[in-house]
Amino acid sequence: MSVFSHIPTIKFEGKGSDNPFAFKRYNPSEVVLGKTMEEHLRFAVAYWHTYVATGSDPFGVGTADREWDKYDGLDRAKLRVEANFEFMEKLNIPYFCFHDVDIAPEGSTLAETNKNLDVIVAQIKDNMKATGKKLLWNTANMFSNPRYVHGAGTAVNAGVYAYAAAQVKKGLEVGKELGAENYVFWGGREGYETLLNTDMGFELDNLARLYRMAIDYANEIGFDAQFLIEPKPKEPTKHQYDFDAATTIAFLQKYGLQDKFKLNLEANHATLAGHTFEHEIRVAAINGMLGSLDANQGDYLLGWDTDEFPTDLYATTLAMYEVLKAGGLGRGGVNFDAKVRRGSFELEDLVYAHIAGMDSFAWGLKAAAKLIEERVIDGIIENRYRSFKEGIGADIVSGKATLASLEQYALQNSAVRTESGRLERIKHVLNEIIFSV
Ligand code: XUL
Ligand code: CO
Repeated sequence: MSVFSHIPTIKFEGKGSDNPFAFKRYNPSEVVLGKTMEEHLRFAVAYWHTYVATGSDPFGVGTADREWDKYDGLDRAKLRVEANFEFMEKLNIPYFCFHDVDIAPEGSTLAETNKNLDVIVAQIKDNMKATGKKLLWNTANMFSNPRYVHGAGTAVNAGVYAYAAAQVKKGLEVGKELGAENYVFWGGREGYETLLNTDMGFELDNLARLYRMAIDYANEIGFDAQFLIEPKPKEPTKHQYDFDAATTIAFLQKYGLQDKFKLNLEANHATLAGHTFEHEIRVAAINGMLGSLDANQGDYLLGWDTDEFPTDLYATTLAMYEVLKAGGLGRGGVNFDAKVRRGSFELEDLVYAHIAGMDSFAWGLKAAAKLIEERVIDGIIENRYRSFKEGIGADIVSGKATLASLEQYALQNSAVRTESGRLERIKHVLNEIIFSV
């Protein structure tokens, strides 16, 4: 059954086009800094927001008009698979991502759930073969079911921990079966509400144990995906253990797992942590841990994870600048972990939302490439730190300097000349570049 039959195939028409069903900036075959846009961006559809979300909120039921919601159980799951591949074809999106519970209904036992998964995974595999579409990453949802009320890998109950481990095991098997490029751990309820009933050290040790078991099992079955951890500071728990990139890297280093994982960074999680998206990408990059991106945006007037489609060109430009400077996304991609607003309940809103997100990232990519080609930021940085290139500065960098030699220098050169950071001029140049590409 076709779900998107009334939607035309979305093609690149360029800047002047007023066709709402066309890309204005995303031209998959256009080469930017030696690679096509398609190779740079590696877009992915998020199964949960696109096919599972209904638009419900704490004040009202779902509003979304979706063909598959006329069915339930495995029938609904099967129609979602067909819809997913049709949607990816229409929008020329090469990848998709899912949680286990997004693709198949949970049964009343673990065995039944796994059986449902097997049915849908076989259908997905057939569709992947027929269309050439690929799985960017899969993950286990270890936060929705009431059993995970006190965590999964950081559960207070060993039986719950075992169930979570079983879900991860199945997730790795599914990832291998479908040739996933990455496997994601987002710490859904891995955090706490109060230290009054929480053994933080013990919970973190257990989480590291689960990650080690996952690595061992992936090796055992020959699943060679890149492992990713997705930081988030709060929501659903008051304090999530994987607070931000820096906290997650410190955790991985403490447990000797830093070479086994990279990070999946999400824009709205960055802003919840009080950071910009580009900050999180830079922290990962300078530690060799940039893995993949969850693309969305928050609302600066709201304090929660609104997961809006990314349309802020400053944010996409600065994010893509970090990605390009880090050498690209490798096996990662740009996954739209974003949902249409409750008021955007028609099926074509899903199409418009993805076009907006893809065009915004393509625009950001082109602006970032121009920033690099014109050495706008490189030039500023080089000039700003130039005193470390020679003399006493070069001695500091090479390790030759001591406190005594620096004191000697300072005594003879106490009138240091500082220079302007030129922030306003830089922002003006950035505006000009963004609106010139
Ligand atoms: C939640 C979130 C998740 C992860 C995957 O905020 O971002 O959807 O991306 O579990
Ligand atoms: Co996410």
